[in-house]
Amino acid sequence: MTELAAVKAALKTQAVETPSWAYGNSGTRFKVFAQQGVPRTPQEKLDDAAKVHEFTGVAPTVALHIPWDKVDGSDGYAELAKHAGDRGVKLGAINSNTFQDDDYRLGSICHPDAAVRRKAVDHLLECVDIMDATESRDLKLWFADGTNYPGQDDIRARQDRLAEGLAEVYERLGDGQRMLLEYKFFEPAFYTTDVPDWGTAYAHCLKLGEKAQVVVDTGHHAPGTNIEFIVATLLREGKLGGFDFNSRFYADDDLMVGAADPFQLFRIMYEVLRGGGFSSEVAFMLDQCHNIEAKIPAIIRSVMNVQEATAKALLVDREALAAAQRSGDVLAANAVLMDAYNTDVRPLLREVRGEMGLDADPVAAYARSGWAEKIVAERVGGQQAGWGA
Ligand code: LRH
Ligand code: MN
Ligand code: MN
Repeated sequence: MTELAAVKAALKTQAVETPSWAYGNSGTRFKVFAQQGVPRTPQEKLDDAAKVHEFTGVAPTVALHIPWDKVDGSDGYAELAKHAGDRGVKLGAINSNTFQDDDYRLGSICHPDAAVRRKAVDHLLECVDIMDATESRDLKLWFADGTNYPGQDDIRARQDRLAEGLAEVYERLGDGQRMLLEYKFFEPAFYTTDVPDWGTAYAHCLKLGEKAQVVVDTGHHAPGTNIEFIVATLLREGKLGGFDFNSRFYADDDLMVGAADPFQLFRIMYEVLRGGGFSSEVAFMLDQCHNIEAKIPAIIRSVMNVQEATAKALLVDREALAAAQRSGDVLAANAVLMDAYNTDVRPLLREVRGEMGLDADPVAAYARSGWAEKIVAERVGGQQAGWGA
């Protein structure tokens, strides 16, 4: 295979998971702007996700968030999985939610009261039951747990409770199932957060075992954090389970990936490739909200942004880079990286799409498809994604 053929082959096998909640109405704590035609049910979210896959060819799975995507009936989730399959997509990670219940004012699995911890762990176990029904591999855990004031609770005891709760859920995981632990440096807690950084997540995952992996949400770091270093380190340790991709200008903005800092996304994707992480072991998920822009085109654009960063990372001349690094030629090494980053990969991606039998321009093809008009006409009273619900 020529080098270019290998780059194209890699791009064709890329898989970006889209989140069910990105299709629903969302907003900030100030205002949720309702859009016309948004899904009213989990099934309709999957219908929209299937469109993203249809036009991009690289978004074959959809993450669910429980209870935002709760369905009734003993076969409800298996039926949901079938609904997805009938439309050419599959269900992906199951995201737990232990942050929107009044009982969780002081935390969920780190709460000082054992009864509240029990409730939180039971929810996580229920999520694993759902994974069994949907045949999902990954349970994605994010905890809003933390404290607002020094002295409010015992920092160490909260870590013990966290370890205990995680261990119970870990034991429940079946063969081929994984637990992905997400960290976030602050918000909603402002003094301490119980899983604030990759080190804390890594320490818990290491103790739990190989089915426990860290997930890097690109929006969950302090300004200036070198995320690609974290990625390189976690990959070296075999502990990078996946990404929640989005862009941040300030904090957890949840904007389109690659919008705020495409160069950072390229650097991250380069470390992923460098560390052999461009495999099914690392889940590439979006975790975004489209508060003011049209949702489906924004998700298509986001998938394309990931593809562009990946294509540029694949174009890095690794041999030339290694040679420059070996000889200590700082400027030459930097130039190799920048040459790849500054390449306009859009023609290459148009070619790749053509070879995949897709329209070269997924956003335009979606606009022409009439889907946006159809859902506005048919769906009345769209549902909120969950935020601010
Ligand atoms: C928390 C988070 C986490 C949630 C999602 C909706 O900020 O990133 O992944 O599950 O947002
Ligand atoms: Mn996230
Ligand atoms: Mn977040």
